[in-house]
Order: sequence, then C-alpha cells, then structure tokens
Amino acid sequence: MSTAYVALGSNLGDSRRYLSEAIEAMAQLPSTRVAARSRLYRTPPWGMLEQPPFLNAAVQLDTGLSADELLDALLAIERAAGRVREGERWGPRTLDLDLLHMDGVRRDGERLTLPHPRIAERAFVLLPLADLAPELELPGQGKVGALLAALDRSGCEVLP
Ligand code: PH2
Ligand code: MG
Ligand code: MG
Repeated sequence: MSTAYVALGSNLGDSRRYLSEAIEAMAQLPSTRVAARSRLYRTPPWGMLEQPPFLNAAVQLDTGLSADELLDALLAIERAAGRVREGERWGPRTLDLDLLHMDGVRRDGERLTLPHPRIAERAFVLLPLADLAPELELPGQGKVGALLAALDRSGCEVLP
C-alpha cells in the first residue's frame, strides 16, 4: 500500500457535486481507501484569468494501485464527469484530478511527473494539501507548509 495525494478542481457546472462525486468514485477504486479529505476552497483562477473561480480540494488515498494505474483511474473519473480535453490549457473544466505525489515515487515521463512539478507555485493546491499533510516533504520542492507560507493566497477562501 502507498499513500497518494490527489488535487481536485472544478469551475464549470455543479462544481461542488463534481468534487464530492469524484471523491466517492476514488473511494470505489480497487484496493483504495480515501484516508482523509481537505476542506473545500474557492480560489481565483490561476494561469488563465478570464474564467470563473474554482472550487478546489485534495484527498489522501491509501492505495495498492501503481502510479500508472491510479493515473488511468483518475482520467476515467474525469471523463465520466464530462471532462473534455480540447479547450485551452488551464481553461475551465468540470473536473480536474491531478496526482500530486505518491510516497517513495519519483517519475519524469511524458505522461506523468511525480511529484507534480508545479505544486510550489499554486496556493489552490497547497492550501488543501496543507490541511492533509503540512509536514510532507515534496522531493525537489520542499515542505508543504513552508511552500504555502511563501505564496500569496489572497482571494482564496474556505467554504462551509
Ligand atoms: N486549475 C487549472 C488552471 N487554473 N486555478 C485555480 N484556482 N484552481 C485550479 O484548479 C486551476 C486553476 C488547470 O488545471
Ligand atoms: Mg490541474
Ligand atoms: Mg489535470
């Protein structure tokens, strides 16, 4: 079993529902348990500014799946939520599931880089991740809590 962290995001349609159904779907994956979930955040769009705000969250999984198997499963959950991959990079989406980190795994491939290379720049990823694992050391980037402390998190808010 390994521990994996997944970031969730949505800014199209019923975002709250896409996120909760995605967490439900991850809990149904073979040899996988949702060990913890973060609070829910509303965050200003990053990267491409002319789009609605996002809802973001993160989960910690205990899983017997490999990184590739987990990635395939996350992409299938995105597709089931009506995600289409033809819009602009960083543009609006019904559901985005990004594999952030798996304990002990470092990868640098076409399909998957672990840890996710842009965690340190993104308050919308670090805020929920810090709910789960503020002490987590991301190889090559640093500690989650310290990375978050260095970022501007203005406009990000916790939702009830
Ligand atoms: N995801 C993106 C691009 N920009 N901005 C916020 N606030 N939250 C996201 O999840 C997000 C984004 C591409 O995946
Ligand atoms: Mg993303
Ligand atoms: Mg993605």
